[in-house]
Amino acid sequence: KQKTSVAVPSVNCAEMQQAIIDRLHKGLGTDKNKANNKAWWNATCQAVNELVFEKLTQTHQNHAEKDTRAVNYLSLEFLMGRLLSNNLQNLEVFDVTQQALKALGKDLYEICDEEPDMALGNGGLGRLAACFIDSLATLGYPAIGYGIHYEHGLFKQEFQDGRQIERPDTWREYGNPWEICRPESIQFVPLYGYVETVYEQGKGSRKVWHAGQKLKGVPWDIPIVGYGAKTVNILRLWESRSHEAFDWDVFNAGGYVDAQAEKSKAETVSKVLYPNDSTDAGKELRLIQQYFFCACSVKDILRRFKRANKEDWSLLPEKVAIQLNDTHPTIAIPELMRILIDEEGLEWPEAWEICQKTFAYTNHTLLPEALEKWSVALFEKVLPRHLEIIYEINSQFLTKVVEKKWPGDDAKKSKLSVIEESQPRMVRMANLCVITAYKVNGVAAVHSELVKTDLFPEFHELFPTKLVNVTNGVTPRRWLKACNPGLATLLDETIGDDWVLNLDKLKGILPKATDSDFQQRFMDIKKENKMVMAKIIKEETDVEVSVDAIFDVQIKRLHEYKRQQLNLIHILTLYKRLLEDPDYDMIPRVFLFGAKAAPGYHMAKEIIFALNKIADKVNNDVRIKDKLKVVFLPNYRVSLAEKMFPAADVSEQISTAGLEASGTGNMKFSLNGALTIGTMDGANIEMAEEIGAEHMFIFGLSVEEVKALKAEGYNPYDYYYNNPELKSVLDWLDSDFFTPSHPGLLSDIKRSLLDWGDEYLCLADYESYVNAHQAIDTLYRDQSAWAEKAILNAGAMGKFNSDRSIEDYATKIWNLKKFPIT
Ligand code: 26W
Repeated sequence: KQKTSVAVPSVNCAEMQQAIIDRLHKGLGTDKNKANNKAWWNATCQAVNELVFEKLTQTHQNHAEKDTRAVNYLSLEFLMGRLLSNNLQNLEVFDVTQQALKALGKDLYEICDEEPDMALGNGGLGRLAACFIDSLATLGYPAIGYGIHYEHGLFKQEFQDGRQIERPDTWREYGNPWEICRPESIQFVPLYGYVETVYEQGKGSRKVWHAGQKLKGVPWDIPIVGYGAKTVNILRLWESRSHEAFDWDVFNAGGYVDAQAEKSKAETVSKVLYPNDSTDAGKELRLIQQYFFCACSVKDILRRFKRANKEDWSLLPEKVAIQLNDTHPTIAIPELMRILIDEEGLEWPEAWEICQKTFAYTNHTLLPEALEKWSVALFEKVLPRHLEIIYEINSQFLTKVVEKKWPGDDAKKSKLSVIEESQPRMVRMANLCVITAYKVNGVAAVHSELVKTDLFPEFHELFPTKLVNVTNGVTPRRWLKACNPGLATLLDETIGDDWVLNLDKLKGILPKATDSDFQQRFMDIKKENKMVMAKIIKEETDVEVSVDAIFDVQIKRLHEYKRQQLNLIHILTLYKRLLEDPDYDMIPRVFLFGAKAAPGYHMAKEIIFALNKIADKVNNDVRIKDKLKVVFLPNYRVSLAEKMFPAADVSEQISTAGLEASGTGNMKFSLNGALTIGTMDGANIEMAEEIGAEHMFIFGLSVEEVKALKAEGYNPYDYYYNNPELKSVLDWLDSDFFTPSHPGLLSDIKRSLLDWGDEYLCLADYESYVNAHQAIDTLYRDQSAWAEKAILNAGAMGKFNSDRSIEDYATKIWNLKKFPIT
């Protein structure tokens, strides 16, 4: 076995045992006889912290001393999941800790399972931010993640009679051992009020914002341990509190109760993560959340800058890069302008130049309903000074840039304006981002092309070098080494263990794809992982599944464009075939789902309900002899995902072409040896380039074909009447077969696919999808051929590593240098 490890364990087994026992005693006031697993978990985390904090201080001192350029990653979401096993891996003390706990009579995996997921994000965008901060630390880049310290992360999902019920997530109810409160770095954030123009003799005028309310922002730091643990960066999350000085005024006026009410109002700002993934709710509290964390973060960045550079503001773009994770933190742009002009006294042109050199923006979606807009009236009420600044940015842009390029073209101006002249008038955040940012990136090649051609074509004409691509990636530490120890060990033995830091090394297994011993070991590992999954399925849903069946998995947010409903009608197709011919020849299939629906998204909730009702029927139908099982696991989350990716045979990536910006689950599946059934969309396209499309099950319309079909006028009824099997499964939804004595409960799904126009072209892709599934069945019958393709898939995933994404950002966008910690 080649050993190319990056660092020797900083503790031995005896020391780790002692540290954990110590923390039980001195940190938690208990002992090994009284402690429950939660206490063991807590003590282990504290023992790990002793290793982490030292390196955190070291990193911080190094960065501060040298005043290094750093990237500040602003994101409303960081979907971190659990940290213990990840930190143990990255510190390279996982094995030592496992031994230490074993000697104390404890199982590390059980202890890790005690940790609540840190679910401060909805889905793709939030998880990407988490992978990126892991890669930034691993590669040794100076970086800070900034976000919100939500009291409640993404809701917990339960099913009642097959319907989704949302319950609050209480991840922090009993404290969080990973976070450090930093009261010395609190910030204050103004809101509401009015703007006064103050005229000063000989100096002209200046603007003073008299805020009506002030919030206090308290930072909580989570150490982010890079693999090999040389750099430990931080994720800084802001918690909102009431500003005592403000409360005291009310209190002194005799309003004790009012003061308390004011306090709880202030605390609502960081109370809960908005559960919408892709539809803009347009709520006042959400705008305040965005401003609250941007204002705290910008002040924090400027405080650090000033300490090192006094007031030489022209140096700011050299020292600071600010990356906006989608438009959610856009308000940081007018906030930086406001501080530079109103508080630091810079002139507009200088402040604007600094802003333009500081911000870059990542676009994560083309869906029109996701593009954030705020009503001008709301802006005026909450952030009156920012609205003025936005107006000024916009007016200069329209007169100096647009007018110059397209003189007299009012249509162009109204399309590109930050202000939409609708009823009511709206502020378009994406336009503000594109106008300001020095780089705008999409998240996969096809997506970035569509950003240029379809979303922002005029901006692309105006700024031909601004729009670029950075294809997403995932961290191989969490999504292979930690979640699939069996496969990780096989890789270590086959190609050496440095694939963890250089995922291109995975290519080394390609020659083994046809080696029958290697195939056998690869498939044995898959089977082990499926057994673990089968146990979870039994515990969670009481459904028994066979590990000899194909595990066919779709895990992602529930959204019509992701087309879980297409998967559903394929399942009905198989079920119908089995009922019509009990000897219908198919390899047994287990269809696994995990997905949360936005609480206000009716159709998404209907699809969950339908899948649960279909599952009830299918799983209890003895006629089909266990050839089909359908399982919808409740409460899909990072820690569950870590068990599902390694256990999957088939990965469902079936979005309508042109709509999934990238996808990142697609990469995790393939990395863990699943084969993809997918459309030519998002990163699937680049995966096909790397793997070879012949080793995937590609189906359906391409982006161009989707456009052409929509242009000529798509009519789903054409497909319904021309395909009797399709017609019969859709008609089945109108019956009471799945909802006994309640016919029509599933009819909305049929209606959406026919009467409401099938916006996402499920029926157009149906036949091709069914055929692709047939090909899966055929291939699986030849286990050696299947294993070969699975190995070719995993071996081709080198590119889809978040370390590569971060290197792309560092060179193409941030101009950021690594900083070795000494
Ligand atoms: C304003 C409501 C809202 C909330 C979240 C609008 C949009 C979003 C996100 C942009 C949705 C999202 O997570 N997008 C996903 O980002 C991933 C990371 O780049 C991509 O892999 C997914 O394809 C994309 O859907």
